[in-house]
Amino acid sequence: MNGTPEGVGKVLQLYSTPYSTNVERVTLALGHKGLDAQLVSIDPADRRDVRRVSGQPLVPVLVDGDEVVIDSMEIVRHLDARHPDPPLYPASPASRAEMLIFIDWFDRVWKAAPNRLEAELRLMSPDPDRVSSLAASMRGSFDRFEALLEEREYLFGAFSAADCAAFPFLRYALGRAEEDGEPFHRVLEEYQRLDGAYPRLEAWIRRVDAHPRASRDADKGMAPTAAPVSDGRTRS
Ligand SMILES: N[C@@H](CCC(=O)N[C@@H](CS)C(=O)NCC(=O)O)C(=O)O
Repeated sequence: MNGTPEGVGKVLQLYSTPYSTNVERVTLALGHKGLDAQLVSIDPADRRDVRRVSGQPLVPVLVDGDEVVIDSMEIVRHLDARHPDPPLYPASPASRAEMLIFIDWFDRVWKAAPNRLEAELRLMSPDPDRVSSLAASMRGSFDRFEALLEEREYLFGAFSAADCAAFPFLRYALGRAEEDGEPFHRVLEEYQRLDGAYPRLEAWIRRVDAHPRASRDADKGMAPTAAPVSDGRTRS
């Protein structure tokens, strides 16, 4: 991978925490474009450096020269604008709008169920009806992904920003690295069991997992951003 993006005389810096889903969106986008970034791996319990550089506490944060970009899919859009080849969004305005609508659905609608489920399960006495309705909502999305992948290798045909957006969350359907104890990731694993019923979705997870990404593995003593699907899983 290129240490420095072509034509841009500076190193990208990516603030990250281990196993962050939103950071993995960005490392997939960087990998697709053959770019690398210097990972600034922060302690999840100490956000001072992230606040200092970006004015807010969440990762990922990308520092690209004088520009500081926050929010995973904003960073993906920034990278695509700066390094258009190979693209992550379709060229035609209509197809691009469709993809942006999918990503918006994923962030605002799809993510709501696992987020609410995690919050419910944190309660002293989770409401079993609410748990099963949220779990059903998560399972209900599998049919949509399976249908999107009919006669397609990736969610919108060629590998794109849509795959970067969804994969880090859906990958938990095939298990979790043992050392990844994040409660939200446990929910994603526990409530996304495919049970062999969604072969296209399962094949897509393995296909995207095989894609290059920036600094996936422990690099220069830093914690991994994400484990490969096939390694150290709690189940397969
Ligand atoms: N919308 C933001 C969400 C960022 C986010 O929630 N990041 C998580 C890591 S995946 C985080 O830093 N969480 C720390 C916290 O909530 O205190 C994005 O897409 O980047």
